[in-house]
Amino acid sequence: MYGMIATWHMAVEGITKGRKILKDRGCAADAIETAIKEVEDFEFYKSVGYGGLPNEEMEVELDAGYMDGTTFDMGAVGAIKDFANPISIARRLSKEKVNNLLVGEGAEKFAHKEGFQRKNMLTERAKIHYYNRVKEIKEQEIKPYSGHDTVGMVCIDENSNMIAATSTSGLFMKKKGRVGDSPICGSGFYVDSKVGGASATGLGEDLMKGCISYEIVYLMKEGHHPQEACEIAVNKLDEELKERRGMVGDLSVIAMNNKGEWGAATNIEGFSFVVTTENQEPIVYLTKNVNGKCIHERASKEWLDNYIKIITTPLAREGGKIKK
Ligand code: SD4
Repeated sequence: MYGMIATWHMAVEGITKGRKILKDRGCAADAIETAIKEVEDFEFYKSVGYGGLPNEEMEVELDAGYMDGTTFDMGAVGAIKDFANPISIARRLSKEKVNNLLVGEGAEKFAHKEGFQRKNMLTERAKIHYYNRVKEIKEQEIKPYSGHDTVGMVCIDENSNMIAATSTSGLFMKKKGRVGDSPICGSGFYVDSKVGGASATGLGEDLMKGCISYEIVYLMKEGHHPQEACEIAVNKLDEELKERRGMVGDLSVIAMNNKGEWGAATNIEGFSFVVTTENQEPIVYLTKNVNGKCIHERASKEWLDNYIKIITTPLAREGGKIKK
């Protein structure tokens, strides 16, 4: 038995590649790294890897996390610049006994020494988004942007080893050095091969307040199905934050247990995710929260076509000429 689940529709090509590795009896670690690299490398996904949107200083600072649910090895990078695949650096760091989470210059130094590929991650398209946002910034607060957010995945292979991992450029126009939940073990991701794994996307500052990925794995350990565990964790954190703070950011999660059963939940409109199992080719679902229950609906061909059209539409710089 094998399976994979991922946040957001953008993971579908990666999940398709990862599934092939699992089908050929490859390991969950290779499947998940390959799947996430695919998302990192695609320039039109503006919240992960190459093409990711920059911080307020127009620099692309990336976060990634990786955890092995069998050994509990964990590695992560925060605010790393100019490396092609943060996920691979996070996986490499998971092999260390200490120094597992490196940020900024220290992460870059490590990646350079280990021979990881350097790349200028700021695309022309991302620059146009930046300049346009600078113009509108006075009216807009920084927040996750719908449909193009952190990629988070959970994977189980035929040997029942489970891995969870994430990669993101974080929030558009964030402060230099800001790190969200994605590289934080227990918040952006968590996995225990004896139970299952989870990953989150949304407003990192709020997801961290509930250590939400750990919470979901804990709920699964207590006997909850992944769907129930996701709903309980999202609804509870949503309510707590509204009660204590009068507001709550975007909270969306996915989970899979060690039987390959899966779940997803959200407190926003328009959260999509991708899932595949041994008996099921990758499917994209859209989910919505109706009175605490999350209803998943398979994305239609029109929706999928429209999504690609939107993310690849040429952008105009306000007052400038059209670029790619
Ligand atoms: C962060 N959780 O950096 C990430 C961003 C994200 O939907 O997932 N946006 O806070």
